[in-house]
Amino acid sequence: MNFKEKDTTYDSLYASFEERIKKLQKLPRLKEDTSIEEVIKEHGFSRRDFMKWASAATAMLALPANFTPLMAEAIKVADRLPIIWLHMAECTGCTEALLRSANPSIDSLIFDYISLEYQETIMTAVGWQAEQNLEHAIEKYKGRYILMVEGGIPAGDSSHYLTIGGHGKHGEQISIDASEHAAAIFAIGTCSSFGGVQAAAPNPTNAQALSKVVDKPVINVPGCPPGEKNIVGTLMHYLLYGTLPALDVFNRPKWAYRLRIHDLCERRGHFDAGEFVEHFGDEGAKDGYCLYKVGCKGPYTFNNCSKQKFNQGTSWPIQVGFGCMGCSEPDFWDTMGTVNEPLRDRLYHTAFGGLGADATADRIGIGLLTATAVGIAAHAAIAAVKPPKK
Ligand code: FSX
Ligand code: SF4
Ligand code: F3S
Repeated sequence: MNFKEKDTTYDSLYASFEERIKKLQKLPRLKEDTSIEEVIKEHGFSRRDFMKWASAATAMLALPANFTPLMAEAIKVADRLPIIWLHMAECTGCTEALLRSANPSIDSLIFDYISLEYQETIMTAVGWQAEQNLEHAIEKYKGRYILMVEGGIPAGDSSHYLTIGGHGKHGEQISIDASEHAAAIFAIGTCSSFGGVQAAAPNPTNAQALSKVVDKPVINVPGCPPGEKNIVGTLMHYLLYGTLPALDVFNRPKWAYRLRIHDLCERRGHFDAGEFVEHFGDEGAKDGYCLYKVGCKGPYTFNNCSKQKFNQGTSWPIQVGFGCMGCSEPDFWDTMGTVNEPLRDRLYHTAFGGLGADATADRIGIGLLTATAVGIAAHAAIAAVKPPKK
């Protein structure tokens, strides 16, 4: 593709985003009393901060910088899209990660601003009233609402493990009913995307991924919990495009989950140089060496944690000195081995079988993957012969 063609593509994309925003502007506002500018101003953010957020969100979705004003416009109309957020079997970490912070980021404030028509953690209604609210929201916004589901879903004969409320409905049925009239469905977190901790062997409640329970397309936004930017980015993508994003083989948006933790890791230079933390607290740990030998699963995990970070963008697991546990991969509790030990037996399988990888990323990085596998295998062999000092 030459530059001229590229410009034309972006021109038509720009025009389609403008169209989409205009269409959304015509929908009734669900929050008459406030604007996103007011919400962020109340929390001490300036217009400049807002535009910086819009510019970062534009880059995150791999759009050119001149799309920034459109991103800022898109977020203003986010209050036209009602959201129904269901809790299934989980720890509420996804909600907590997004909403419960003493110093909320612009991303979390967006969740104050959008219309969370039903969200069990933050709504005041309880009991019968809560159940009624859900039914009303589904009825009132038929075909328009975004369904976000957090948590794995006990299914089939075991669905009674998640019996909720006075109607005694099971989580499985609630998810099926709510998905029927949803305009888009996002599985928020690894539990909803892949089953998560409650689906770990022996999975006594037969917990399943949302996509196994409903018969509509589900966009998976895994991570235990997922980064707030991946949740907000998925919403922004839907606002602008009105369609599903490009997805990998596990239905994760490629803009967020295209690369491995290992590809984007700030300790990667140490890995390549063979400089490893042998045990927590040693000299290597103080020098920020690679955490592979103390169990980092970054080579097998696809996510953008090092770029987007957590806790208002301050840090991420490897930055604080603990290896990646592989939390955005399917069945990571069962397949990623012991937390603080490397995955010695699965090294070649990863490189050649594409564990956790989408085919395109594999093909592009085949040279790198192969070299990395050899590197990991060599270090793992050393680790096997010479166990780390206790
Ligand atoms: Fe918890 Fe969400 Fe993990 Fe699961 O996050 S942080 S157990 S992904 O569903 O609440
Ligand atoms: Fe980073 Fe882990 Fe890869 Fe080491 S093994 S470079 S700590 S992702
Ligand atoms: Fe999860 Fe690994 Fe990121 S454990 S939070 S994918 S660094």
